[in-house]
Amino acid sequence: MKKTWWKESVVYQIYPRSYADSNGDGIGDINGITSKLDYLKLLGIDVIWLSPVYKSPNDDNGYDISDYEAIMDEFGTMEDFDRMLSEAHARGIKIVMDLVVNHTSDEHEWFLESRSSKDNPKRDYYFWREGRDGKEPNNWGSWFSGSAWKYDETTDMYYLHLFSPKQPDLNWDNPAVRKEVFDMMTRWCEKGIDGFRMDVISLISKPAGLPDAPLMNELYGDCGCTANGPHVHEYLQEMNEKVLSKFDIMTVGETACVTLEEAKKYANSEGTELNMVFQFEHVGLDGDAEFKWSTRKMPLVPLKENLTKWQKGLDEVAWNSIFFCNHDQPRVVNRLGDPSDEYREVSAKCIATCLHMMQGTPYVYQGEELGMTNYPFQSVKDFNDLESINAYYELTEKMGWKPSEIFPKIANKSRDNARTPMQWDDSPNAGFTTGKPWLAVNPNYKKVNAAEQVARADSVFNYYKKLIELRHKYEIIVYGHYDLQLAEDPELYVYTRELDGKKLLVVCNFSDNEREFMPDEEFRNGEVLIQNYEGSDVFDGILSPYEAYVIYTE
Ligand code: TEU
Ligand code: CA
Repeated sequence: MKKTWWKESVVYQIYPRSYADSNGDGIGDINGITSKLDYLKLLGIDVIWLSPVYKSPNDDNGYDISDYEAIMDEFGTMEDFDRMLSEAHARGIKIVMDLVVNHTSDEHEWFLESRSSKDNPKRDYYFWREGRDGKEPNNWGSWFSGSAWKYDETTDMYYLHLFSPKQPDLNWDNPAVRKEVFDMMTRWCEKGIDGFRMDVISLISKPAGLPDAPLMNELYGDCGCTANGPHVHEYLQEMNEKVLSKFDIMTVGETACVTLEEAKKYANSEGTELNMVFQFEHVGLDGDAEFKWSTRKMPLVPLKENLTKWQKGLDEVAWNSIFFCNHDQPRVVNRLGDPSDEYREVSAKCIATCLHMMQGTPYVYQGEELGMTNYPFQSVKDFNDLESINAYYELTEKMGWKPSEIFPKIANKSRDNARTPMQWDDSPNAGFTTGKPWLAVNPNYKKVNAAEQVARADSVFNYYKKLIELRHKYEIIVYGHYDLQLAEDPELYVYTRELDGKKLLVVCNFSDNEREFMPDEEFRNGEVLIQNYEGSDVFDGILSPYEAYVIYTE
């Protein structure tokens, strides 16, 4: 397997709005991030993935971009950005930018022109269609509820928006659009950034003729019909040839609805498209039958089956990115661990062990390294995220769900759970801001915060730090082949890694039960690399609640 820096890196995702506020307006900003680079250096991460910092009206918190080459006013200036980049580089930390080019903001200059008349030169930068019998051109639904089409009076036509109406989809079939995007990417690379995380890049190639989707349901989005479309690989190969291959950067595609077979193309080891992709099958396992909203826990047997499929399926032929958390996902301690005082820390460490010993590039989402938890939302008024708000009204008003039934499900899975401010210390607003935070701080910040955890040797923070150190030290953690044991056990996740005769055994008890488990003979003389019950005898045959450990043998 070819060795590269991005396979050996650990990535840390920052959602700038919620990270650190430097000027007291309640909104995290670039200077705030710069002030926390030493914290990240201490944690030991190699790369920052920065959620969008570009100019945006913030309908979807920066995922609706009105100028790809300017910084959002609330986040600072281009000078602030340049300083952050050079301060990060001075510490050996790389910065990967979010690239949101499936759509722009409806306030982007291209769209303003496109919408202005049918014969505007930029008309075909987007998808404009006549209505069908006075209604939407087809049956596609938006990922954020309702139709994916919006009627525009200016020219009496509809435009396509797979996300919010303020996020019109770019027409990638138009070579002029591709050139604009590739040129813009080149300018960022020339500035010295270290790569791109590509937002919903699997959706950029729409099926010819935009036909009705057979299994359409307005609540689902339109996975089936616009993901992995007819020209997506061709366009990414073109992007690779014209931009990516010219720079030493890393790329990760956010490939909604990707299958294993498709991922082998997107992230192929020949390097003709992207370095790696995010797949979402495993984080969909705690959804309900009809949609993602639910109060279910993540079921362990299907989780093991799924992650094993990806671990083994991409070995040697492509590369995995491994994650449980990002700005769209609720906090993993609530999904897979136990947020109670008794088990929060030990279960957070168990989850981290399980993920960070796998093959692929791991991603840590801000606050995950502290074991941050979901927010106790009380009403729809507590939400900021348009996805949660739209879903609540659509499900109650149009679909007839009782608020008391649907609210807990939405609260449990809301993206806002990940977006509450970073908990830095036990001062007011968790040290995130001296002003009024744009989204409420989780009330548990006096107990759960970075200052306390950095100082305490057995904290979740120091456990993540150790996991990252181990990955940097042991090639087997990066490159070793994975094998699952005890596939049917509903509580234990046990797997091995193997590389050139060396072996790792990873044991995680995902339950609050005591369990019997004895490592195989071959590990008896091995070295315990890490464990979340410090000093416990891993060969006593007993696993405590949420106990996790890793044994190495050569
Ligand atoms: O997310 C798109 C995506 O794949 C959805 O599944 C997403 O998880 C959504 O939250 C559904 O629950 C990306 C970004 O990560 C997200 O923040 C943006 O809102 C979206 O694209 C549109 O740009
Ligand atoms: Ca600010």
